[in-house]
Amino acid sequence: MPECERDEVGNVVNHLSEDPREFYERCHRAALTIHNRKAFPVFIGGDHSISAPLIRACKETHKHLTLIHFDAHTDLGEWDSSATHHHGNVMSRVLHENPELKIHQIGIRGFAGAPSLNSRCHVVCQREIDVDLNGVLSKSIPRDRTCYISLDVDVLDPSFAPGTGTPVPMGMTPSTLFRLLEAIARQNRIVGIDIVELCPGLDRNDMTTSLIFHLLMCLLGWAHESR
Ligand SMILES: [Mn+2]
Repeated sequence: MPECERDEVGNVVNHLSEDPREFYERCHRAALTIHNRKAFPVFIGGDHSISAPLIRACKETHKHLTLIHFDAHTDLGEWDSSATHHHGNVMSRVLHENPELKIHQIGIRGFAGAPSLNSRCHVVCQREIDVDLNGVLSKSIPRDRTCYISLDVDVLDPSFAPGTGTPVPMGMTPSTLFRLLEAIARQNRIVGIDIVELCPGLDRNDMTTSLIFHLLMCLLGWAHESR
């Protein structure tokens, strides 16, 4: 592949002086380029806000798409076209831009009650997973769908994954995350993945990076087997 073509889908660099909208457009174009080549897109970030253009590109390619969102937070802060797009409102933007899309939000830690009242979001709290993982595996994850997985590193407990910007206690263990991802990948067709909020500067001895790398390799294997 010529150098210039490789650059299109390699690092999408965020230039500090540019309008963020231009950066998100380049993310969108890079994702579309990968989909158009019938390749399997995997994105690693960085701020969770990049998921909005990546998911939009995936939805343009796969009409019937289900989003699986692993995160400690719902990321449903207010968003409209005049608001600043950021990691706390990325899923509001995703809902706005993709009117038929349903989101399964897994690993959410709320202080009280249901953390989301949006009818297009199906929330599986971390507490439910702690109490009855087998029940969640058998009843609460989708089956026979075309899925995009957006995984925020902070879904993991900070003791296993300190290398992230907004850690929340009482999170998921790696083995639970592996079981959930394996089940989701084997029961569905995965057509795109992003792993975000990885911050090597906050990591300890690369433990988060190496865990995420191992997880991504396993996930790619499961996703490939079930295609
Ligand atoms: Mn997030």
